[in-house]
Amino acid sequence: MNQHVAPARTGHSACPHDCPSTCALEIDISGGRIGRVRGSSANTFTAGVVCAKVARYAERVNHPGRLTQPMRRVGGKGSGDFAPIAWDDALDLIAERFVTDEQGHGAEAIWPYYYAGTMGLVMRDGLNRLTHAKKYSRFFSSICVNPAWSGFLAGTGRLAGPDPREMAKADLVVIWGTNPVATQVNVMTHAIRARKERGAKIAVVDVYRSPSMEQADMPILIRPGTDGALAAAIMHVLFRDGMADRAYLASHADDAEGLEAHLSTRTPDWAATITGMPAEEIVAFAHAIGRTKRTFVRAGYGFTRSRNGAVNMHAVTCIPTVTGAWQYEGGGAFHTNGAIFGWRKTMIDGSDVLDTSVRQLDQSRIGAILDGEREALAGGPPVTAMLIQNTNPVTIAPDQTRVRRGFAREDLFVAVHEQFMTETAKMADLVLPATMFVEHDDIYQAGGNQYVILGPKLVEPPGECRSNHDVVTALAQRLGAEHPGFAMSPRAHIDWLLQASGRGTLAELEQAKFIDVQPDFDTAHYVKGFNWPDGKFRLKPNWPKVPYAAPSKMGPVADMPAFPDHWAVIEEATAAFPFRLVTSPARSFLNSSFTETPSSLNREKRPELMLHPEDAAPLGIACGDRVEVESPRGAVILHARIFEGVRRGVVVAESIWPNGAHEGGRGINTLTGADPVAPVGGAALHDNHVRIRRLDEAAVA
Ligand SMILES: Nc1nc2c(c(=O)[nH]1)N[C@H]1C(S)=C(S)[C@@H](COP(=O)(O)OP(=O)(O)OC[C@H]3O[C@@H](n4cnc5c(=O)[nH]c(N)nc54)[C@H](O)[C@@H]3O)O[C@H]1N2
Ligand SMILES: Nc1nc2c(c(=O)[nH]1)N[C@H]1C(S)=C(S)[C@@H](COP(=O)(O)OP(=O)(O)OC[C@H]3O[C@@H](n4cnc5c(=O)[nH]c(N)nc54)[C@H](O)[C@@H]3O)O[C@H]1N2
Ligand code: SF4
Ligand SMILES: [Mo]
Repeated sequence: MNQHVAPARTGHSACPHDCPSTCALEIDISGGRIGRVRGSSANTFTAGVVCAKVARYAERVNHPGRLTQPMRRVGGKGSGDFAPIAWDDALDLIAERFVTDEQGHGAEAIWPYYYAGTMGLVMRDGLNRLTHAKKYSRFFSSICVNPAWSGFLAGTGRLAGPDPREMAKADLVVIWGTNPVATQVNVMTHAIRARKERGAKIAVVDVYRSPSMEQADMPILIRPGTDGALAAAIMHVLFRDGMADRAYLASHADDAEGLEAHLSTRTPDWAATITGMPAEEIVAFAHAIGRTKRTFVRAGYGFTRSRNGAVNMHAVTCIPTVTGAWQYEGGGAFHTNGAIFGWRKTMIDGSDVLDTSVRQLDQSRIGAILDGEREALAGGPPVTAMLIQNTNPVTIAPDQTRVRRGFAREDLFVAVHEQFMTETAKMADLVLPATMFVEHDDIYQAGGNQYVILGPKLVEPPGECRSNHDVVTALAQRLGAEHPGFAMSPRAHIDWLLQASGRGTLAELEQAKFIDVQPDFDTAHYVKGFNWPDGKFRLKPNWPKVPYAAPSKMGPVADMPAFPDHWAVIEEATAAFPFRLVTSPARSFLNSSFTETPSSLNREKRPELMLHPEDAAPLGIACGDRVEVESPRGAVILHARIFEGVRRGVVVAESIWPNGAHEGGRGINTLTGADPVAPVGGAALHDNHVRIRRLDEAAVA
């Protein structure tokens, strides 16, 4: 028995992962280690529930594979041969290389690269302070939210909506293009409450029978990238069958007559051909929506990861405008709450020293950028040095073949600050060990609800792990970067942020643990108008002027349809590539995270391709067969799983497995493309045409 075990206590925190739920956590701590993780019941959105993978978080924190000391590469790029190095020497090496490259090619040759592996505002966004202070190439974040957010903004003008807890007061909850059972479990808590307490129905719109669709009263199964067609046909029926709220449209929308005329040809039969869903089911779904004033549409990200994704998101938000559902408690459309927090993040992100003349490089196009494509480099110098925090692009970025070629460049210097030896870390010249959320102080803002949550340091990190903040400030000192934020501790940052944003102080948040910043009903429901000068929802959006900051408008913006429609720019099936592939998230992983924890791996087993029995049979494919899936960008090997829950011609590979989990070492993003989605970029990760063939037992590509 260890006699020095500290008394057990409960720590309070937030889940740091890139998940809209942003759960408030209660964490058992004893002997300086974390134990069970539970959802806080005092937090009315978390309501005592967390997903299984985070309940088992001790597995991740205490994982034997955690990085605990800085290492430098001693073998060839990607060889995995590293030797320990002291922190000071590692930081000196980075600083020397950044200075040399700046002198040789200009500051834009350096590209700090980060993403949302932690959603803590201090640890996630702090790298921007170094970028701006040194005028390094700016990071244009695009991989996840751009199609969804621009599509939502196009109609409402504001990235917010009804209180997500109001789902429990709806009579129909429409879970559209998200798989909350896997990706944001608390949505199910509130939707199921509506069913239990009010007899509400739950509809799920997806392209496969997801774990969420299995729980639905109304499963709405469509082909990928056809949500615009479904939404248009629903609205056609609403107008046709007297279910449109014309008074609401007259006071709250820009051009209802124009929309109705446009929709006259968007019949259920027209949409049936595009979506693969029988016309009578479309009509029944439209009537359910039309009859139910309290229809709460919970629109996710999944259905926007297509080349027409922004148009589809906008089309979906038009539905409650046509029915007037926004007016009612439990009605309207919710996607995310980005607009309600009103942060002043200057000390964290150094936005006050941002120089807009410095180029922005697109996160999603890292393959083209590292591969030296001129247009992707925005006319500037090649990228020769990177510091990467909280993201694993070698696995998760589209157009993987080019990404890997880029990372293999001998003239590229890469430092990766990570918790594990990810496939990106393995390609690095320097690997730096990072703390986990329970080992540093940070503050979190929810996307799918309205809480701000404190996540204080609860335990000591293992070995020599350092936080992102510590690495950024240590480098700033060596590089002579100037900003008052470099002299502040994470706690000082949190306090400054709260005070500057009118959200109290750190001391107050420490007492409260989290704060609820939900706007009042009228604001949340746009009762007095949408966020445009005339207060009118844009049924006919001005796509080139959608209020979303981007280096320029991206993708074929000029071709975007005037009204909600099926925009036929998706990668349609062809004779050569007859299937449509979607890469929906696996339940027990979170992006590329948790692919290291034993219980998640046990549950997910191996990378599989789900395909319809009638599609499998002519190809001679049986359950468990090895198959090669090929898109115009490359080929990947998976094991077939015969699955009836898809439309014919649609295949699903639940992701994101490490590349190395696939025979041949090529991961799922070998198949996905990086061409930007209109109007403000993003990756069409679920929009791929592919061909499939069975591999003989012996053949290895
Ligand atoms: N378990 C788990 N949880 C996660 C993640 C994870 O990887 N695993 N990732 C986290 C991150 S970073 C994010 S952004 C969120 C995203 O969470 P979601 O908003 O749920 O988005 P996606 O995960 O991309 O896809 C959700 C669903 O959309 C479906 N879909 C794909 N294409 C279409 C389409 O064209 N139409 C329709 N109607 N549906 C479509 C997919 O099959 C999938 O079931 O989840 C977070 N939570
Ligand atoms: N095919 C396909 N590709 C996809 C998707 C898909 O649905 N299909 N989803 C896309 C989406 S929505 C997203 S958001 C991206 C996300 O992809 P990633 O950005 O790779 O996402 P994560 O796995 O959340 O986090 C990456 C890393 O951050 C590290 N990390 C966590 N906390 C910290 C910290 O405090 N400090 C440091 N230094 N490191 C930390 C973790 O160990 C992890 O390896 O993937 C995208 N790629
Ligand atoms: S549901 Fe999302 S926010 Fe909640 S614990 Fe799981 S990953 Fe974290
Ligand atoms: Mo994401």
